[in-house]
Amino acid sequence: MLSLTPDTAAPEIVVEELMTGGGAVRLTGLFTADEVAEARAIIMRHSEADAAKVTHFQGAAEADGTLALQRRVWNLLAKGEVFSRMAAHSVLMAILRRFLGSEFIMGSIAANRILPGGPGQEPHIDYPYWDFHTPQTHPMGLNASFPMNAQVSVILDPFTEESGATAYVPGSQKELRYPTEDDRFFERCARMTGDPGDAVIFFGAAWHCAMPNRSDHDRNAVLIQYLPKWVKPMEDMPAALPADFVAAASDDMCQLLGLNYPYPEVLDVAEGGNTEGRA
Ligand SMILES: O=C(O)CCC(=O)C(=O)O
Ligand SMILES: [Fe+2]
Repeated sequence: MLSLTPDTAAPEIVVEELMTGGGAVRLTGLFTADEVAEARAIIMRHSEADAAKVTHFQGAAEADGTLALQRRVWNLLAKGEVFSRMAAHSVLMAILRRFLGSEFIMGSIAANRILPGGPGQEPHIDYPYWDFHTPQTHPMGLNASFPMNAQVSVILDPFTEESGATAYVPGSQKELRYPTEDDRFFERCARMTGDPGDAVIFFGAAWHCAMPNRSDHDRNAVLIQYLPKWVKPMEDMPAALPADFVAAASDDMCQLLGLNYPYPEVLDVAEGGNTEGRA
């Protein structure tokens, strides 16, 4: 995997690798040890109880009774200011503006904690392609010639092969397809390894999945989904956040929450006058 630092992560280089290279780039040392410790403590606290939350690509774990060893913490923006800092980091914003368009939005921010002994996932691709196992529900001809997703994993515990670092097949993002058994995913995969404070950015059309945690420590990451401005986001974040969070949101955060792009809108009651067109 291409590995860059905040200083060398020029947007042109990163987006080229996401589209035509391996599909994933490691950004080392993006967050401080204090930020990592703060984020990790909040996630551990909120996932102490194994109260079942909605999760994805875990059909096998649900069937064999290990689902409680993989825990999600949703609505992170409401749980600590550190998560807003992570989502709107200037290095990520610059890369994402180039990759998804300058007015891109955030579709989800959640933690994935895999406890020791916890399960991996089914190899998959991410929202809005995540149900591409039924491609006929999407427009004809939809392909990966332009991106409708970028994923950022902020690594909060050592991501090693043993601890379940995300697996992916380099280059698989170029042909938009949900992986099948015949793709021999587990024989071909590389791993998104990294240290706490690193982030991995990848094009979610690349086949990937969380892997089982065979280490003796928890494996925590913050998973952030970014989308072009016109893709319906996965989470209704403004609805889940306190009104004062939304009222105090920075310009970048308003953009990430989709508040700068008002559609759908009840145009029948909108202020009269022309609102679109070059002139
Ligand atoms: O936690 C991971 O390693 C990846 C999770 C993932 O790909 C997902 O939930 O869509
Ligand atoms: Fe995924």
